[in-house]
Amino acid sequence: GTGTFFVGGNWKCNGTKESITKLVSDLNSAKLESDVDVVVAPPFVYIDQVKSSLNGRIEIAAQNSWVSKGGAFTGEISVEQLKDIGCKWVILGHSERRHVIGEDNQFIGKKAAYALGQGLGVIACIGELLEEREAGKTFDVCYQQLKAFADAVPSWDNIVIAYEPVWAIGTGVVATPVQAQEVHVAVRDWLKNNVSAEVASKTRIIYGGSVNGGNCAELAKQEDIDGFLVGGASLKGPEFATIVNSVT
Ligand code: G2H
Repeated sequence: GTGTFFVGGNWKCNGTKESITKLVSDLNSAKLESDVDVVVAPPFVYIDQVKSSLNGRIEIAAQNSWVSKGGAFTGEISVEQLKDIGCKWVILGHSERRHVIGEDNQFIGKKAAYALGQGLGVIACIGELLEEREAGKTFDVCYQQLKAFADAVPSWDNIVIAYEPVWAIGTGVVATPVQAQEVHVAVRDWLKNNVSAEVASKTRIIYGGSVNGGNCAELAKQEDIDGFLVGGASLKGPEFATIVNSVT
């Protein structure tokens, strides 16, 4: 793998004060391998609660951020506010934001550039729909999404790429290690050919889509899988710890 193994827990739009109190307490008592970067992304309204109760081992990510400086943007959350409450990362381009909310490549690229410019790390998500995979367009779609990030961002220093095939998200249908590795290599080659050899060799490419305590070990063994972005299984502290500790 490349760099420090990176595992993110994307809690999505789940949880209550009570369930999150329990999850944080389970995370605080979990034994996590020391050589792994671990972040969790709670819903916005619980970030402050999580930040103040979670021990310092785990960093906080937001699940989205506004595309520019805050102001008259009803319902949005600014990068400045996220930094103010202690977020270090933001997930951008998640498939649910692309395909359910309708965010496009260009808008996501702008968000990434703004967040990076203000000092947040970006978990940049890419991935193809089932029909795109079936039409043989997996690489093309991923390359277009990567290009939108590359065209917008000033540097790749603070970016982790998350490859999340949409057909594997929340479906229980995980990509096989071979399927995931194949795209991760293609992503790394794209970086080499379109950004630089240095960025290709340093950028972590993590996998997301139905990762759980049972399938993480085989995936983690793949050469170009540098960590995970975990949804459903990150809502259970002990299982999330198993995934963190699948570092090889
Ligand atoms: C993919 C993933 C987390 P899940 O969206 O980003 O979710 O693990 O539930 O498929």
